[in-house]
Amino acid sequence: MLRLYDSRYSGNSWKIRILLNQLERSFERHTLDLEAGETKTEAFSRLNRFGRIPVLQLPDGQTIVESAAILLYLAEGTPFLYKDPYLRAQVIGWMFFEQGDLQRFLALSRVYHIRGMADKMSQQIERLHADGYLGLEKLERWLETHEWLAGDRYTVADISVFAYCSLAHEGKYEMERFPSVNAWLQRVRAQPGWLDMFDISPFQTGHH
Ligand SMILES: N[C@@H](CCC(=O)N[C@@H](CS)C(=O)NCC(=O)O)C(=O)O
Repeated sequence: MLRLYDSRYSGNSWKIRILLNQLERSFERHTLDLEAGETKTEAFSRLNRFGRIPVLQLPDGQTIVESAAILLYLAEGTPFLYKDPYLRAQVIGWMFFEQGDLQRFLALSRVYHIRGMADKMSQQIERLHADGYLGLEKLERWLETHEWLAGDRYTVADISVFAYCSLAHEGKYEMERFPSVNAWLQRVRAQPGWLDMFDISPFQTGHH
């Protein structure tokens, strides 16, 4: 069976659980406590050279790290990823954009706020917001005229970009500035099999 190493509050891990649920694939969930340093052990570094979650472990023991790589692996041969090389490149392009222009800026602001560090980190949060807003503005421009990120349907590009955009308000981003992003977030949430962050997938077993 597939095994997913994740954490309760991780948007990167949530992406994988949404797709596994939509694919109706069974998985064993191992939820780690990041604040307790559970990703920093010698044993965990053998699963992920970067010492981070999510990690997908295949039935033969091999692991895949990085949320985008895991999503692409799982989506292969399914309606969530195009076969056509051009459309496929559009999906991958959005996943690179998510990692380069959004993920860290949105995720770190959120982490500082939810861990009660916002006052101490206020200058860092200001810088993160400046960069994060640039990414969100680019996304807004695209979604003003497109229903989905790549091609004409929902794909792993949408799952990837969705996760931290939907959590950005927890990092005190003013998401009301982005009406087209908000409408798209709602379209993503309305997809069959979509799973909220704290929902337990019927396809999962194990620790959570
Ligand atoms: N680029 C990676 C980022 C993964 C990442 O930042 N994981 C965080 C949780 S969301 C983590 O494990 N943090 C613990 C640490 O860095 O020590 C991905 O998309 O999977």
